[in-house]
Amino acid sequence: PPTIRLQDYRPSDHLIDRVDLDIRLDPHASRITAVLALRPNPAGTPGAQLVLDGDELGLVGLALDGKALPAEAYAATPAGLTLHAPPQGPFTLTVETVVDPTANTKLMGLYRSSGVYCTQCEADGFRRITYFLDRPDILSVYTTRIEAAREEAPVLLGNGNPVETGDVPGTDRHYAIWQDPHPKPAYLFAIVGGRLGHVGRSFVTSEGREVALGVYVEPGKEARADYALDAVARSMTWDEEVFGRAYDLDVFNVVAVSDFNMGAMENKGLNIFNDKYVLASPETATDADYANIEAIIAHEYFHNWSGNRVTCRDWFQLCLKEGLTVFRDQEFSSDMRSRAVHRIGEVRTLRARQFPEDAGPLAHPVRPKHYAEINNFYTATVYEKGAEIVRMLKTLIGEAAFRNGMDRYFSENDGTAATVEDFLAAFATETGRDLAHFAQWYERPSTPRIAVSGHYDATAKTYRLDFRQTRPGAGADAPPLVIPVALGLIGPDGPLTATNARVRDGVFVLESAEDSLTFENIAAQPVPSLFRDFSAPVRVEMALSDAEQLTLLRHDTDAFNRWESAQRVALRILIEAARSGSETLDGSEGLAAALAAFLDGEALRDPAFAALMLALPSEGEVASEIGANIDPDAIFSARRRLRQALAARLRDQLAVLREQLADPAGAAFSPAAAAAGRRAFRNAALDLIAVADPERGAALAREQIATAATMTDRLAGLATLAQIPGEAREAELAAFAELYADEPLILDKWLAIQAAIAEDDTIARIGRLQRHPAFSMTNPNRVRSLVGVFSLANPTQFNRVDGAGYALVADTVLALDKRNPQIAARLLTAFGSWRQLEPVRRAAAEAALRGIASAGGLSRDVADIAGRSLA
Ligand code: B3K
Ligand code: ZN
Repeated sequence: PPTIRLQDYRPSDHLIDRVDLDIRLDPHASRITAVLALRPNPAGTPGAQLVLDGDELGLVGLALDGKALPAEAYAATPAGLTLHAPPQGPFTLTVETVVDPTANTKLMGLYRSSGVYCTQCEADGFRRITYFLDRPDILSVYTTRIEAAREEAPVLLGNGNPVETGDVPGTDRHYAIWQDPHPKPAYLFAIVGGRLGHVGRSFVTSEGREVALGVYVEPGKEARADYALDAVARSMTWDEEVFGRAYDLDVFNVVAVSDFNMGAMENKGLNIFNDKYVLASPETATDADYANIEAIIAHEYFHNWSGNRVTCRDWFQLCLKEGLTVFRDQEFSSDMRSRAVHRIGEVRTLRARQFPEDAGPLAHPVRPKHYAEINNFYTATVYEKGAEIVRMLKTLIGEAAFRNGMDRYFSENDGTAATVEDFLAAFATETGRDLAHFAQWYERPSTPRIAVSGHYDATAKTYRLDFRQTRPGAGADAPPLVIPVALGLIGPDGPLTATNARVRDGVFVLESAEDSLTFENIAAQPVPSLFRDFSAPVRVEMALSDAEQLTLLRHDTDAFNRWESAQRVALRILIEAARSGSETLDGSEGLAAALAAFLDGEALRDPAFAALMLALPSEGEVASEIGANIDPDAIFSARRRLRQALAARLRDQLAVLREQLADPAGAAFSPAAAAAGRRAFRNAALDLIAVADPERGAALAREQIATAATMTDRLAGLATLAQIPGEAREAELAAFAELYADEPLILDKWLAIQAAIAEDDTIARIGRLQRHPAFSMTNPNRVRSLVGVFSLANPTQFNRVDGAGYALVADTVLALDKRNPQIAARLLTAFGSWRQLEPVRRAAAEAALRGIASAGGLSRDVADIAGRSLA
């Protein structure tokens, strides 16, 4: 496939000012008439041909300024439409296409999901609806008429504001006309038509605009839409208060559909969601679901400014909207919930998904320089590392300058398609700082390593920190990055006042390859608390003893580093045990004692944080720290032994705390952070109790499954039981499936729990589940829950020495590629760390990858991932 390069960007030769669409929905032959108001782009090549994009399209009519075009004036294929000699001034092109939404299994363009018509256009799905200049720097004003059989699609939604509805005389059909006054790129276009229930409310913006908010769901599930509706209103208020951004249309609609390639989509005024991220009730959704719904509703809503009002010039700038919007949704969730707990969650996600990506063959800069298939670049690097860059910028320039810079960015670029340079320019102007060096964060792949050593001089009473930064694979002369290091010093009894002119507001900026920092008047050897609140997306290498780490756990004022210190001790123990394979776990008693003391003092006060303290680094994180010659079985067994050691020491204390943190009888359900935090702790405790004493754990889990008032508790009981082989597990799994036979989103969790069981029988179990009525290869959520979870959350079975895990995933990728290449390609990224495996598994994984790469008829999506993975 051809490679598209950032350096080759040039403006379009034509512009499209207005788009008038008439879409007649039909299950197999939906007819689209597009009237495009075109003109030559003054910034383009004069006299150029007009080349419109298409993808699997059939042209049924074409007219220029109302007159049919002779065949020699144009060339049409499913992949494009060329006008050889378009007019040199403004003209109108009328294009008619017919598409089959029922046959559209790629879920890009216009398709049907459980009978509901919907669209997905980002990144390049609009060209599957009509021929168009399908690129984000073509901004047009859209009017859309949608027509459908009233019986089939009583609800008709489009972008912008509703202007007219009516019947089509003499037929069973009706129509709605929507007008979007804000110029937008085609990727933000959307329509929905179907039989949908809805909940709504009104919202008055800070500018006095009354907005009708609506959330549309499968009829009968309206009660499960209330939380999402509330999250929309809270997002709107928050963006007004924190970023000064108000909503700009009379309606804002969210629609939940059950077949969707990703989480959700920010179409202007008409966000379309995977129903998993809309529907919630205490009986059906977990606390994690509630938190995800809140975050994703906010994320898509925030795009209205960061993405829609200011969009991207080209897809290389994807982080401009995604990284920024992730940062914004993270801040929102932190304000709605516990900031420290949320930050730890963000970092865990980054380490679980972005660090491995950055260390493997799919590594790319936050702003990639080239791509073959853009849909493969909606990655953890663009999203999560992109968000970390925005966060670092804020840390470097300070809160007030950051807010002013954001205001400037929005106002200077409103209504345009912008670049990363435009973003940084707003802050450079605002602060008078040169951000050219900082901008390198967007250009360089791989995770920086910061080696730090501390030197205490007892005579001079000084403490010196030496920093050295490197980037793996970057070569010794690679330019250093600008790295904000939030830090402090901790003495044996607590934080020290340590001053140095180069530390401002607790932040030292490391800009060169090596630097040092000396603190005066330090009475005794301190412990440095570095990268507080995870102030930069780096790996830190510093040889602190367990005792020093645990000093941080006890005394640091930075909640993130308190958590981090226990993680570091656990990581050290796990890495050593995994490498040596020895039965003893040197240091586990010290960690257990520190955790016991911590729980004693703080579990009741902040159970959510305490639950995180109990969570050991994942197998994946240990693997990513080891980095080479990885044996997933050794990591699993080290981790199981450490869990057993901690559980043996903490079990009685955990049992008591679990009782103390029980919900008071008759307490009403709350999805908010406090109640969710208590559930999180209770369930983390249950899990460890079951590790120490499987029989007791199984009994407690079964009791919890039977009596749970929330899906969180019921599922946690089932997840704990799933670790304990035996008849009780199988019986509860079967009963659960029966109880929720009509609840696909709940059965997704049931599939996921089983896919993650670290036992030899799991492959066979997955085979059985693939034939279960709850599973379907055509629904992305089902595939992700079963095969996706297996590939990402079951390292020992995915990486089986006999290659059966790789074969399972590879077979699924190939089977899926025929119908839905985006989902197939995403699944294939599970092989991303294959080169770091020990030789036997490495060979097996490589063979599976080569098998895919050499299969015939691959999609561009899968061919791209396979090719880059093997390169
Ligand atoms: N912008 C969409 C993602 C589109 C993915 C296209 N393959 C959702 C989001 O990140 O907000
Ligand atoms: Zn987004």
